[in-house]
Amino acid sequence: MPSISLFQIISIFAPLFLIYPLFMSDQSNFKRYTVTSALPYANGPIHIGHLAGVYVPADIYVRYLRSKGEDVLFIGGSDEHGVPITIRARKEGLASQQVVDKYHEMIKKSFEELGISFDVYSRTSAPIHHETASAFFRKLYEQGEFIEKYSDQYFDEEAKHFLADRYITGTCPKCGFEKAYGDQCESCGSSLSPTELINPKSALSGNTPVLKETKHWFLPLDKHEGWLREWILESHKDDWKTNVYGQCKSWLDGGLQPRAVTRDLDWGVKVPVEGAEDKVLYVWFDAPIGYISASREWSLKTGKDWEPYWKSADSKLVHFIGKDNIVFHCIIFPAMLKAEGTYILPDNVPANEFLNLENDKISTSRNWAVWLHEYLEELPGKQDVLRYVLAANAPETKDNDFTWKDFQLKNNSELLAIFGNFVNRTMVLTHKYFEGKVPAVGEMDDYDKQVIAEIGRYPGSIALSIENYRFREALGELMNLARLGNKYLTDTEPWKNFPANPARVATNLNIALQICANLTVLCEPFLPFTATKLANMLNIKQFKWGEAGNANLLAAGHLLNAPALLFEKIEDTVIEAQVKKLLDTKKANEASQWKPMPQKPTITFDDFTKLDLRIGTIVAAEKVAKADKLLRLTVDTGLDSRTVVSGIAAHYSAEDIIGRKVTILINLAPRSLKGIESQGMILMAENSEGKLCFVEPSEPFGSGSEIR
Ligand code: B3M
Ligand code: ZN
Repeated sequence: MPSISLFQIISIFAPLFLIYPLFMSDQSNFKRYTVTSALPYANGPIHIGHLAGVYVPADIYVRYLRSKGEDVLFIGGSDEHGVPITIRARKEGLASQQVVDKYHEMIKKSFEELGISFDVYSRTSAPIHHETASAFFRKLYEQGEFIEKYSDQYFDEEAKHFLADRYITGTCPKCGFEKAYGDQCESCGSSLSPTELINPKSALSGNTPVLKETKHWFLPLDKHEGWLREWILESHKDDWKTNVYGQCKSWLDGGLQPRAVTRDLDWGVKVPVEGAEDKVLYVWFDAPIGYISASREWSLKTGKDWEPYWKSADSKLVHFIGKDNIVFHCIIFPAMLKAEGTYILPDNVPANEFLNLENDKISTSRNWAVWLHEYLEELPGKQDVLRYVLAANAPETKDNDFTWKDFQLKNNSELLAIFGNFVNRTMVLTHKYFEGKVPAVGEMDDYDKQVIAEIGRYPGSIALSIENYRFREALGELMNLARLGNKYLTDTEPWKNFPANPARVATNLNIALQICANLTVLCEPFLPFTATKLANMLNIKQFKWGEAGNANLLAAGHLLNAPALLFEKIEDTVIEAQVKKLLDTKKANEASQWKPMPQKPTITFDDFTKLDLRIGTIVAAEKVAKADKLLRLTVDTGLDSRTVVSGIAAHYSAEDIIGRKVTILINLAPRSLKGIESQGMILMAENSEGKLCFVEPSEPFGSGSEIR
């Protein structure tokens, strides 16, 4: 029988071995990681929606990679250009620079306090960014990558300024709302173009703008459609999230159009071309270049070369963003990078959906948000609780909801009851029975062996979820390890066994402590503050990811520090205070939305004179039985003393209103309310909150005075 040599086998399968790496999404193919997180506009503080959508997942990802020993550059920074900034400046009565200075500092500080571990947090108003963005534009310009186009745009003749879409308001052609913006109607949600508005007005002067010709530079996205289709729709069919893939596909299927990358605005990166003196780069052209500028800034600070992170094929570029930024990161920025010619493209763009707050869309303008800087102040020391709740609720596949009740529940019955409780029991028992020293393992039974085998599974399963951007699942697995520990203690009952079988207890507590040590490593990406506390308690340095997954992290005899609580119970009062804050916001919003009732149809003078209105005085008042809203009043009308039933019990209590002067309609036909005949009507004014008050004479006029 002819035998086949190993050499022959290899040569038959060699072609397969060669293409194999192309199909693998093996992380180890990459030498370094460039991880960006959307640059927040410096026009307001950071809220939980930003965190759950972008920064918490990104931070989990990079902390995990660092723990694995990977070379990572984690980039953040403030987006300080564009109309969102200039509009805010007008609102606050500040210069644009003052606005971005204020919010940049605030955002940067609150990220730091939450433990978002950027390697660099830069800003797009920095000179290095202006220089980088300008050079990038210039290079594309010189390579002939733009087309120049003239178009008509609204111009404010008094302010001598072209108007960005947001600076034009008018009546929505779709729903008739009078304060629609040039790009969108916030009443009916339609997207608009400024020329569609009826009665357009400039927000700068209030005047009617005129159409005037202007020149802009466009990136011809249509020219890039071919390779974009192949790159996204074919190469990334299986590894990009379905929401991201779906949005890209619908953009591509709709056909790409040239897109203007310059604007007539005086705030931004100047367009570095002759004849463009009053123009700046479109904010969505300059902002993503901000990632590159930030990398250069990092390079200057650390002396490390930034270029391999952006230009080497063995670097993995990942953009963490929210769903409203998908087209910019998956189509426009890649087209810019490709046109430039020396950059790599993102390997993945794990965009999240939105987080809602108490069943309502988070909104900066309505102040409907949990603001990070306020959270840090009002719930000090609870960074990990927020990180945990936001990661557990991350809107990975659909919009999700944050509620304060759920926040409390996740703290009290997960972090505290499972994770904290397990660690605490283990620590306290070890101190009680073994003077705080790790006891040596003795003989192991099947259950011990099974638990140790289970421990071995976790680093891999958590890693797999993280590498596939499934952070909720990863966090769930982490908690399963804590659950495993909890169950192990409950099942083995060291507190019962110690007197009769201290050797068994030694083994049980050794294993429980090994689980604690594993938790220290594996929880670090999610709960970095807890990881530090736990490492201190266990008196260990932080291990690397690759060291976890076994029961040998702590040597027998190793001395532990004193137990300390990892999590505290969150009381109802704390939650109630936060809920009240939101209710107050809701009330304030309703009041600011309030409009007086429109005028009623005209009546004749004769109609009016039919009403007999008088000043009256309340002489007696009592609650009407079985009617929450009604008071039975006795009113001196000057002519008589009569009974009036009035629906004001929610606003006045009977004993407080005796002697009050009121306006009363005395010739209203009597009617029966709850079996009482009401002979007239007290006139009340109603405000924006639905509160009622009496209409009293401004001078002390007597009962019976006519009102006409
Ligand atoms: N500032 C939009 C946003 O905050 C924008 C992101 C820029 S990422 C380059 O949603
Ligand atoms: Zn509308």
